[in-house]
Amino acid sequence: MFTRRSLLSTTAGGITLVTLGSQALAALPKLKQKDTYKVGFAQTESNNPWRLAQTKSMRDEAAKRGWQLVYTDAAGSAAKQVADVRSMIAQRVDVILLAPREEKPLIPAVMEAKRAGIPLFLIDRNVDANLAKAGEDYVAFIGSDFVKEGQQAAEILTKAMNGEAKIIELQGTIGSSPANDRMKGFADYIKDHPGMQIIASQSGDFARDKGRQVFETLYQAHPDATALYSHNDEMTMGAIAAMEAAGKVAGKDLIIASIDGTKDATQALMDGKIEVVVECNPNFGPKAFESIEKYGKGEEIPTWVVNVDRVFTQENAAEYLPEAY
Ligand code: GYE
Repeated sequence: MFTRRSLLSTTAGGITLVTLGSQALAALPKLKQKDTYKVGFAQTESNNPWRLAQTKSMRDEAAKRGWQLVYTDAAGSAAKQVADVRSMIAQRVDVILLAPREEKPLIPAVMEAKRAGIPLFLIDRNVDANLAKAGEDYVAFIGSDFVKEGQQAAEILTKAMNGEAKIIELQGTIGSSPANDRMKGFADYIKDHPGMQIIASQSGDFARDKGRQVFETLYQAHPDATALYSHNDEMTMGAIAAMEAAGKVAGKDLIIASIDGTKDATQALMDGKIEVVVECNPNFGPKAFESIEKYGKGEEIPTWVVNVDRVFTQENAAEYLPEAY
């Protein structure tokens, strides 16, 4: 009858009755203020430079502050990642940073941390907003606006192609928030540009070799493709390898829009092989630990701590290169 968030208030004869629903909303776990914390970081995988840079950023920040970091690597398995979070709960970490591989399968981990009274932050990827809510079930999502990243990639690609392109899309991990939202942002933008057509779209799981294989298959089936939109740089580098193996020139035969900002992709941008790389910065350590510190002090944390992304083009790539990972 009542939703778990329902609060019924009725006024009768000047008396206000407040009734809580049968499953009254449990409060978001608090964090005691301490000098050092034991922080769990549940990483999703470690098979690419973006993930390695992210983990390094967490380790560096923990070391700088003298906080303990309990690190796990789910090796690309959502089921293992749920188990990793459970083991952090069993070890009674103070707080959990979770980079959820996919939007739905990590919901139990989020809810179990809440039930155990351990505050949890989502790092870099989100979970399904219908199943768990920031500020209620977990403290906050710290990460980029993936829809905007997709829109920016689309906008620059549309300009470069003069509004005419047959596009192959390499999607990220199926069911992950960056894949869902990067797909949406791009599609939303090109809707108003009828000459921009996605002729094939498939997941390369955010991985270089998978991206190479999937691109090779899609390009064989669609040799008329003139552009590539890839949800991350690793898949882009795989696709460029496949293009070159097929005797094609990246940046001429196919114009490429990518996302992240790895060293290899930045170099490819400088070499004219890629048209644009929309940034998705993996250096979460400072922001994540600062958010924990503030939360411990009882400060209000926005439900979305937004990472602001830059856009790298052939003009500014050289300037960015020293920062790339
Ligand atoms: O773009 C990709 C990584 O979740 C935002 O995951 C992150 C994405 C990033 O593997 O390269």
